[in-house]
Formats: sequence, C-alpha cells, structure tokens
Amino acid sequence: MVISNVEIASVFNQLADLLEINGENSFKVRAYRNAARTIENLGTDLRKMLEEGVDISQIPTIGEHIALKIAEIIKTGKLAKLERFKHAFPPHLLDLLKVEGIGPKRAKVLYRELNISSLDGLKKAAQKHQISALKGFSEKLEKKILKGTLLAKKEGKRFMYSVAEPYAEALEAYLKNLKGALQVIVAGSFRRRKETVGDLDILATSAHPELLIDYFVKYPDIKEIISQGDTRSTVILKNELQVDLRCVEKESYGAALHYFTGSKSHNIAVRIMARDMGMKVNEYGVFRGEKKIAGSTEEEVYRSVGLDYIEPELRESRGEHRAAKAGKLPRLITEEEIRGDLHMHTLYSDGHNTIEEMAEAAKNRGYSYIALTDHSKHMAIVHGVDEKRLREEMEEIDRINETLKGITILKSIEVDILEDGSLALPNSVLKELDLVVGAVHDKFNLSQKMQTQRILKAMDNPYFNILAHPTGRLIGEREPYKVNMKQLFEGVKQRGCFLEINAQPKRLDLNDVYTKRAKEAGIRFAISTDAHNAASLHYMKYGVYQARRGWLEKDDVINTLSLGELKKVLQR
Ligand code: DGT
Ligand code: CA
Ligand code: CA
Repeated sequence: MVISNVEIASVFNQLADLLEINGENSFKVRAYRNAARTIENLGTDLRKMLEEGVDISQIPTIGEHIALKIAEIIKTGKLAKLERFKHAFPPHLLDLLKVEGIGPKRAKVLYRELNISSLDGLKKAAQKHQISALKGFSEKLEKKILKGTLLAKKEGKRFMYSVAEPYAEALEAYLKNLKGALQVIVAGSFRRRKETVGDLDILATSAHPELLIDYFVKYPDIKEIISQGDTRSTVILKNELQVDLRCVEKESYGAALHYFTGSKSHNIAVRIMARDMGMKVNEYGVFRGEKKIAGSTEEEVYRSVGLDYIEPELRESRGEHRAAKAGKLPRLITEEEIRGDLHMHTLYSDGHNTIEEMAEAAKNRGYSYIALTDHSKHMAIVHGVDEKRLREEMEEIDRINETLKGITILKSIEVDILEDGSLALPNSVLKELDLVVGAVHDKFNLSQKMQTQRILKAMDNPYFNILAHPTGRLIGEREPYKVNMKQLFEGVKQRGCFLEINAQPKRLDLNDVYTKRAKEAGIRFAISTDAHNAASLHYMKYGVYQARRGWLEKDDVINTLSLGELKKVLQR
C-alpha cells in the first residue's frame, strides 16, 4: 500500500474534526491538527522514513503517541480510532466542513440541534430558514451557507489536480512495474493539467492487454471494480477517485493518446479539419480511405492534418488550432525558467519558517531572488505586521542579505487593500520596499462596481506592483468576488502593475481563461507560491501549469527575469 503524507495528514485532520464535533478536549484536537500540518509540510515521505528506521517520534509536534498512530496508518491503511469515530457519526457529516462558514463548532450545533448530517440536509434546512433560527447563526450566514452548499456539491465530485497527482503517479508507477507494459501515461484532463479532474484516464500499450487488466484490478488501493474487459477497465479507488484504463496497440498509441487526452471539443475540431482534407481521425489512427497514414505518435497525428504539435495544456478549443496552423503557437513557459518567487510568508506573520529557512529552501531550488511578503496588520489577518514590525523585518533582511550567498531577499509586503481602496500601511514605509504586493482579504460581497473601483484605486498608489490572487476564489469553497475583469486588465496595464498567478493548489488565481485574456490585453504576470512554509515553495509547478493553460511564455512572466531586470520593471 502506498500511503502518502497527504493521506496521513488527512486522517489526523478528520480525527481532529470529529473529536471537535464530539465536543472533546481542545488540547487533543489541537495536537492532531498540529501534527497534520507538520506532516503536510514534511517534504520527506513518512513511509520511507519508517522503512529507513528513522525515529519519527522525534519530529516536533509528533511525539510517541502520534508516531504509533502513523505506523498503524502506514501498515493497515487506516486508523482504528478514526474508524470507530466514523461509525459513531453519520457517514457524510464531515462534508459539512467543506462549506465556507462551517467549522467543527458550527457543524456540531447543526448536527445536534437540527440533525443535519449531509450537504443535502444542509441545503434543505437553509432553504427552510431553519439555520438562521439557531442561536449564533444569522440570516446572512444562512445565505452564505446555502451558497457554499451548492458550490461544494458541484465541485465535490471533482478532485483538485494536486490531490489527484500522487494517486496518478502511484498508479502509473504500479502499472509500469508489470513486465509487458510498454507505455503507460495518464491522459485526460490530468494531462492537460486542468485545475480539477473528474477522473483519471490511463492509457497503456501492452503485448498482453488481458494480463495488464488483470494486474490493474489487483491494485491494493481499489475500493470497487466497476468493469473489467479485455482491453479496458474502470475502477473506483478508496478515496472515490474513478480510474479508467485502456490498452491499445503500439501502432495506435499516438492516436489513442490524442483521443484520450482531449479535450473533447479540441478533438472534434481536429476531426473536422481531417474530414475537410479527405481524411479520418479516430482513436486508432489517421486514415485516408482504408489506408492508415499516421497513429503511433501525437506529432504524426497533428502533422497529418497540417498542424504544429499542440501541448496538452492548450487543448481547450481556445484558438490553438488556428495558431497551430499558422505556426504561431506560444512557446509555453517551463518551471526551469522561473528565477524567483515573489510571494511568501515567514514567522513575522502567519508563516511557519524563519527568513533564513525560506531563503535557504529557495536557494536549493536554484532561485536567485525571493520577496518576503508578510501580511500587513489588518482586521482580516490575525498575525499581520504593523509599520514598526515591518521595519524590524526589513532590518533583519538587510543583515541576512549581507551574509547570504547566491540569493537576494527582496523586501516586500502583502498589504491589505482596504474597503475604500487605500492600503493598510502608509507610503512612508511602502516606498522603502523593493516591491509591494496588494490583496483583497475581506469585503468580498461588494458590488462589482465598488469592488472594481476599490482595486483600481489601490493600484493608483505609485508603490503598488502586483495584485495577489486577483479574484479571491477558492476552488470548491468560495466563488470569485465580483470584479469587472476588462476594466481591471485595462487598469493594471495603464498603471504598469502586474497580476499574480497564485500557485496555491486551492487558489490557482488568476485562472487559465482570465490569464489568456489578460495576456491579450498586454499584461505581464508574477507566478508566486504564497508559501507559508519552506516545503510549499514547490507549489510553483501548479502555478506554472496554470500559466501554461493561459498560453503564457517566458517573456510574459516577470519572475523569469534576472534580478537587475526585475528591479527595473518594478519601478513604475
Ligand atoms: P474530466 O475527467 O471531467 O476532468 O475531463 P476529461 O477531459 O478527462 O474527460 P473524460 O474523462 O470524460 O474523457 C477523457 C478524454 O476522452 C476526453 O478528454 C476526450 C475523450 N473523449 C471522451 N468522450 C469522448 C467523445 O464522446 N468524443 C471524443 N472525441 N472524445 C471523447
Ligand atoms: Ca478524465
Ligand atoms: Ca474518463
């Protein structure tokens, strides 16, 4: 069984949630949550550490008690204590926590008072206004909960890319392990690096497909086998993720890969182009009459219909066929081209590592600069810095920069954009920073006009450089706030500001569609991780995927520049 740190952390988080709903000792609850956070950010596989005989009880926040539980999870795939608790509660109770505005405390009240134990029950209760009648729940909160319920239901069946990724990789490795499997690749929306995936579509070539299928359905992480044929099978994993496997012949690999990578509308357009040229494209190959003229590679398939090779991230029918025909496809940005990260937090605000630790980790990634953007002090942010504290941080950065080799720390801030469009810190200190990242963290419900004006006014400040997570959405949890995107793009461009592509897997904000439009409006971007600890600097890859889906090239992204060039573009 391959249990990842993410899964182990999720066991402890679920346990903490259920303990809290059960009204248990908050001390215990916190201990499990702290351990979960440590595990998420560990960077090394606990499974490997145990195999190598590392004493994991020495890891801060873990200790002997939790170390034993970790060993149990790795050995058995579950935690008996959590299973017992789960049985004591309705099966979908924890779904309530996916709704914005509902934490364990409120879930407990909803369950105890109204016997609500599923998203459906929650929706009905909100529609009948039973929730606002509860003590501590307002009508406003009830509305928010109703909206959140609908959103959680819509997104509930899809998996965030980053959540599906370890499952995809483990399965791919498992299948490749079988002798006789020649090529194995995860196609579908996963290969297109879509922010969420509905299921995994695995394509394999093998001289003995029936053996491969046999082997596939023995994968230990499977909960249910839906179908099992000679060349295809569908299963559901224990985490409810569906996996489709198809085996094809080597000669058809390219055509099948093209077919199963999608998107469907991209494929249909290719098929129509082929038809207009007197050919036929299907999952077996490209045919002229009865004669197969291409099919073993994707390049061949595209070439045969007169197109340049189209990267999977572009296959969404957003103009890629036309561009491929004209030889004008973008040369998409790669993670290797990123030279620094312009949004991250330290212990000065709500991060979990010191300045040195963040710099060291960034250096290990080969970066030549980072910007420290701790939060400004403001109502919405608990641990923000005020002017005095920011100046202390700036002094510390100066000191560290003097001794640090190979990487430069830029002084920055993630300053709150207040409701009236002013910034939460005075210009007297903003002007001394290398760059200013600004963000909206509250008042998400302003009208579109007010929200747009608020942000544009903030960018009128001559020290403002980058608008962080421009739409504020959280995938599956919170809709974007209302902004007139066209006006926003014009405003950003006019003022010489930049938009962020926030690489947090839950944010991926700006999204792919807006990124492409903003690029067309002449805007450049920063791809930034918003890391709250050193391990999260690796989120950069998710930001780069989203940027690629938005057609971005190296020159569209300012953190591909050298430090000298970057400093120039930050001077408005
Ligand atoms: P998902 O799973 O909802 O995130 O999105 P996809 O794109 O992975 O869609 P899925 O799993 O239904 O199908 C995988 C690929 O198979 C899809 O991208 C294109 C191809 N495909 C599926 N159904 C059809 C179809 O009816 N016609 C064509 N041309 N291709 C299809
Ligand atoms: Ca799929
Ligand atoms: Ca599928």
